[in-house]
Amino acid sequence: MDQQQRQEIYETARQWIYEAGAQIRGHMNEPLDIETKSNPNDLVTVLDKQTEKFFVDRIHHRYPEHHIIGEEGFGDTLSQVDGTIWIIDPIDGTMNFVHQKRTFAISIGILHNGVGEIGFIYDVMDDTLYHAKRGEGAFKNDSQLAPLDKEKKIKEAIVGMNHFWLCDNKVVDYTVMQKFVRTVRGTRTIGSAALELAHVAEGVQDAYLALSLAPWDVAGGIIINAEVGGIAGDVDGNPWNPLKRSAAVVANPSIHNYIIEFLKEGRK
Ligand code: 2AM
Ligand code: CA
Ligand code: CA
Ligand code: CA
Repeated sequence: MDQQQRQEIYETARQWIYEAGAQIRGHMNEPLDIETKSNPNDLVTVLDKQTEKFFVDRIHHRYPEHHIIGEEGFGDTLSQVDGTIWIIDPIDGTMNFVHQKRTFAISIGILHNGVGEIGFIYDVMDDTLYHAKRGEGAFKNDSQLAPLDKEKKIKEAIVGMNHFWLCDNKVVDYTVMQKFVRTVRGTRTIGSAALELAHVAEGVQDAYLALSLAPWDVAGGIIINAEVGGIAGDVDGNPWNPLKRSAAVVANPSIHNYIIEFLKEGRK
């Protein structure tokens, strides 16, 4: 993908994101028709589905040769990363959306032949757009984000994670995680993986750890983090795979390796 193509797709996607965000804000106080998915706390609403369909319809019309991976199933089932792929989470943080009416995001990552080209995370209620193009830096609205602090110490790090790390889980022994949370300065739970990644890129939080995420939870955020030096991969330090669900560690470059080594001690 050359710079001109990237710019054209970026501008189009950005316009669609603002449009979709306005639609969500306009309809969010109507009855939401809430359903559950994998478990009683895994929620989906009519607006998750409508928003994904909004993007899929527009992409099909304007870029018929592009592929789509979307959470709500309106996209394609892909087994390889050739060509241009839009990875879309129409509403990331659906539980926040339903219960709190804020702190949720539209998250989109656009890849070409497996390389992250364009990333967006749009905090819908805050009207804040995090965005990046490969090689051109990352931005929060109109302000460019600074490269991440290369001197960050783990003792001074704020880490995004949820309490499931401290309960019995399939990934890491929770007693090791209890030691980990006492090692860092503090922990935070936002409830939107995409916004956690945006905060890592912004440098207001130094890492984000998740036990199980899908490609659409992280695609936009990983592309944005790449522009400021944030490192993303699975808990074993392997690079991100855009076709696979996995645990995820996204962090400031000076503490990423420390975290991976720490988790190794309790890895199951
Ligand atoms: P979602 O709101 O798009 O489903 C919540 O802690 C964060 O984890 C959200 O970003 C949520 O995305 C994501 N998540 C990933 N898999 C999930 C699942 N099975 N159930 C609930 N949240 C999930
Ligand atoms: Ca969901
Ligand atoms: Ca999500
Ligand atoms: Ca979602």
